[in-house]
Amino acid sequence: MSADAVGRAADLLRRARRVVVFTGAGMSAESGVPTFRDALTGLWQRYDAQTLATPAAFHADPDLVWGWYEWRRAAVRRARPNPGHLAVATIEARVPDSVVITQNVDDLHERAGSPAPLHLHGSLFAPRCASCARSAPEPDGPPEEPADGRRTPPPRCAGCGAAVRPGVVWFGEALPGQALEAAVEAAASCDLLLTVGTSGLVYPAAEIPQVASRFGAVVVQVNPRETPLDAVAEVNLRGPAARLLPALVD
Ligand code: BV8
Ligand code: ZN
Repeated sequence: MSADAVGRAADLLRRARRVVVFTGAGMSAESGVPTFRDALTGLWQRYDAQTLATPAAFHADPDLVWGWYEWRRAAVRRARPNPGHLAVATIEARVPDSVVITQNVDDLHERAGSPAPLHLHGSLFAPRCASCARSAPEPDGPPEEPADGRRTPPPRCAGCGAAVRPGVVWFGEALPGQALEAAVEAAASCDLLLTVGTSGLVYPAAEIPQVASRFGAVVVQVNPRETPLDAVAEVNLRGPAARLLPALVD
């Protein structure tokens, strides 16, 4: 990837008045948080994420699914925001009209200083009752999870006694209406959308960069690999977020 592509993207970003940063699991990869597709090792290596991240899987085997999310939550607790997350927070500080939209369920954008990222797929840190939806406290203490993970029975709801579930959006579940509406609104009215570290395969979130492009925004992509979003990206920066994003804000 050429230095002038980075220069061109930095120049577009400097001139943009309304910026959306749209992130996926690749944003947190260099913090040591496995991407969604890589988060299946140890006890879960024989599963497919798309079958494990479903209400049916949780219903069939709550200890296996809750254990997976506890193992991922422990990985996030051990992780630190990387220079890419810090660069996103710098963009937000410089561009008053900027919005971060993330598909990630970690809290690394927040810990890097992003004030209010829109979480389209929920969060590892917002468990709730699977029955009455009452929010449940995050299990106390940084979870010490064995490297290969373990089956862990979910806590019970203090209100109705039903099982507590992770506060994430599973396949087949609707995205949080308010977050999705705000995300579409931001994408339709921005003049630059920076898409970082997403495979662009999961809907309706993957629509966001397409909405921005349809409404005339310039789309810049940061990803070491090709994705379907190459089709809408005016500038494609083929490389890792933690190196390229700081180069855009230097
Ligand atoms: C729904 C939370 C209906 C859980 C996740 C059309 C329209 C609507 C829905 C559908 C549709 N077609 C199909 C569907 C169904 C489905 C879907 O999209 N299926 C896909 C597989 C075809 N969608 C749904 O089910 C959605 N719900 O539509 O409900 C409905 C409507 C009304 C009422 C009731 C029901 C819900 C989808 C949300 C699922 N939950 N996450 C959890 O985390 O466990 S999705 C999960 O996968 C992640 O959150 C992420 O969003 C998504 C994809 O992962 P990525 O973030 O892209 O990460 P990935 O691992 O894929 O790739 C990493 C990328 O980073 C790669 O490109 C890699 O090259 C790059 N990278 C690696 N290192 C770096 C890097 N980039 C930069 N720097 C690096 N260092
Ligand atoms: Zn309950």
